[in-house]
Amino acid sequence: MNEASSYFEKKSDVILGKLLKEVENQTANSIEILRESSARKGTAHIVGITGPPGSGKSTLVNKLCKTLAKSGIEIGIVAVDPTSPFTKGALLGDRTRMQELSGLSNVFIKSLATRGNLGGLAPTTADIVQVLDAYGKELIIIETVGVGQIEFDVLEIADTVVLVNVPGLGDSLQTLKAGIMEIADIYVVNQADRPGADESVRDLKMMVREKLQENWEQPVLKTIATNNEGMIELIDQIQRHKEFLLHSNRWDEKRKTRNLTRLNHLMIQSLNNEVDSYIRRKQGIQIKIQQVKEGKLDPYTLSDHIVEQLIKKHGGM
Ligand SMILES: Nc1nc2c(ncn2[C@@H]2O[C@H](COP(=O)(O)OP(=O)(O)OP(=O)(O)O)[C@@H](O)[C@H]2O)c(=O)[nH]1
Ligand SMILES: [Mg+2]
Repeated sequence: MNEASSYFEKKSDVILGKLLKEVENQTANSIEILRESSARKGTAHIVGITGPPGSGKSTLVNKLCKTLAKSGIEIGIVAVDPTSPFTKGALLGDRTRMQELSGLSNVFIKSLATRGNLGGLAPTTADIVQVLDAYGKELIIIETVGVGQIEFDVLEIADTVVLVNVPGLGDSLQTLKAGIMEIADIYVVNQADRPGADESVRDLKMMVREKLQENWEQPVLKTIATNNEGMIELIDQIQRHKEFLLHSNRWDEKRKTRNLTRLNHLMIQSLNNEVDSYIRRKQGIQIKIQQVKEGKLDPYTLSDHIVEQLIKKHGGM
């Protein structure tokens, strides 16, 4: 479709905003927009910023981007918000913390609502990132919702995951040990102006050494986002991780995995829709479903029957 393609040529923030809105709302146009964006291979480095609520993720993203933007690179920020798009609250909070960026022509901010999705991301985050990438953004930063648990979803989408913590890890260290070692590429102890920062850095470094990742020793950094301290070091480490991914071929592997994941999601979605519409249209099926519900018919037989009918409908295998 040429229309969608021409939108991508325009390079205007207003048009980008409209494309993203369509994708976020999963409108009928969104498929064309996504098809077009998937054909345009982007080159963006995708960075996920995750960590517990209130650790300073938004403040950090704000300061980080302010510094990065000076080099003139095109930056896209995806700020995932726990609230619905209709209630403000946290959205406003993020806006104030990121308002220093609003005047910068090479920084584009997209706020997304989780709409009840668990795992720290909004359901359309991957699609939004794909469009930003196709639109020529060179760096895309995703701030996940601080849900207070490990946010695995960001792993599928991001090349580099930065975990932002605060001093005094205490008990949460065990949780970290159990899961997050596998996910974070860079550790940040933010709010290092508060007591206990050096201890937290020491504990994290010890943990990293215990569970060394292949060829990449995760750096542990101290930052004070509110004072802009430690931003240059963090930028350096993000860049160093990108180079590590490129040289070790993981950059390409991650993209290939994402392509496959996308295909799988799409197929499952289509099949679900097919099954739903079949069940709605086909006479007599509702009675059988009711029988399964009441334990009078086994679900295996009915499921096999429905799938067989669907395959027949599409001309067999
Ligand atoms: N003392 C101190 N306060 C900080 C620092 N960084 C952020 N803050 C404050 O911590 C509070 C939370 O910061 P946010 O940036 O909103 O944290 P967040 O992780 O984005 O929070 P959620 O998105 O709600 O999970 C704010 O009041 C910040 O001003 C820091 O380095 N030191
Ligand atoms: Mg935030």
